[in-house]
Amino acid sequence: MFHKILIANRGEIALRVLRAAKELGIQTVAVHSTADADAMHVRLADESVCIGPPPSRDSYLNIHQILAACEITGADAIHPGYGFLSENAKFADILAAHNITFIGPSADHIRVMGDKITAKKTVKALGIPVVPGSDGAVTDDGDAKRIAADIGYPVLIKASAGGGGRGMKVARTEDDLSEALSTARSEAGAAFGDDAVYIEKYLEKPRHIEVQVMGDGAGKAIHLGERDCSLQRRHQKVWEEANSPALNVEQRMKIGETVSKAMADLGYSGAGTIEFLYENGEFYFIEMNTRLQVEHPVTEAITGIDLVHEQIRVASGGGLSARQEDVRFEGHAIECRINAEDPRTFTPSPGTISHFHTPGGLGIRVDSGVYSGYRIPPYYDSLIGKLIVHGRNRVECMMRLRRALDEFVVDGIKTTLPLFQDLVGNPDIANGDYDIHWLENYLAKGD
Ligand code: MV4
Repeated sequence: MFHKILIANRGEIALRVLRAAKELGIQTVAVHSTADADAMHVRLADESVCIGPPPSRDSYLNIHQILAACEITGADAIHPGYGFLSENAKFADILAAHNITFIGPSADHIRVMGDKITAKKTVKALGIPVVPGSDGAVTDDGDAKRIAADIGYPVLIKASAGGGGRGMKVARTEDDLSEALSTARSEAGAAFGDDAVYIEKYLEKPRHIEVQVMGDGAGKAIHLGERDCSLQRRHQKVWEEANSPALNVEQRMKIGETVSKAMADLGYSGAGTIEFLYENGEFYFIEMNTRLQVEHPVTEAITGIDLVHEQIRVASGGGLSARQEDVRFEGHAIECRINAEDPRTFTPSPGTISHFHTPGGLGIRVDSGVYSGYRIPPYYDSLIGKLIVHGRNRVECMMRLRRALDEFVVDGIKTTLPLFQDLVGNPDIANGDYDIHWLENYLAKGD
């Protein structure tokens, strides 16, 4: 087992990782920018190192500074959290060269899944269903026309170096295709320095359903069910739940087994998420994330498995603590992402939290790094906490969520809590009847 873990992140996820390390009896090192000297994860860590000024590129993305912090403190492993360096294959390579364990998958697997064309080819060969489309990059207008005619319009042009919704163009008819292709290619070249694009059938009203996996890196992998993350705004998830209201047990086990078998065959190590669009009873792979995700607590709530413990165990060579037959999916969980933003305009609202009171009671979890008197710096994302609610079924979970939201107090700044008050009372949400466009349509209506 590791002696000391350096947490190369900030905010609620730094605290989340710190808690897991402490429980396993591992020493912790927090790194922070000058803007985060007062952060909770810095206070709770055994040691802390300031790694630079506020801009992320000078601190949380500064590999040299993070390596120096490892050297100074004698940390033998780094947990990258999510965002920042968590999916940076070069960072994983550099750590390996310095005999520091990257708590995450191999650099090669990060690289494969970071290139969306390679990712799609790889998972397709492993038996995962993908969206119909081009077999690889498309450069030629004639090829594009043949492929689009074959799969049928509308089609979507995606950047291979994109992901998360960046660099996509819809072509509704053949007349739109040539322009969509050249625009997508030049935007991808400018944004990512890689102009490779590919074509997919455009799915009009899917849900976003993702499957959580954990691999041991030695040919074993388990799945931990799915999360429904269809409620998004501008490709930012707002509300996530497990299980998906759209799936039954047979569908859950079938897609789970397909994914865990594929990841076992790949020799995948650590936590991963396979993202699908789900429409008319069919799953279509879109991307794989090779990191712990923001919304992992809903999976922890229904399985009782601590995903960060598992990540640390696997990275230290201890293997997975559970076999597939040990994994049970109990009840229902919902996560609300609480952002320091205006709940109508979503304009960031940094500043001092004058009063912070979190809800409690059975089935309630709040992951947050803020506290009464804390000043939210303006340099980073606006996530200030996550409310995760568990119930024996979805109805109980929704009742408990409504009660928990009533107890939650965040004074001094604007937050998205009022949005969740609205959502929890909405009939479509109560019925689980929503797709990836539901939230933006709802917000556009302004009711
Ligand atoms: C799609 C799609 C429809 N058809 N691919 C957006 C983020 C990126 N991960 C993939 N995305 C999409 N890919 C095909 N073939 C629609 C989206 C999409 C979306 C997906 C998940 C959640 C929210 C979304 C909002 C707009 C578009």
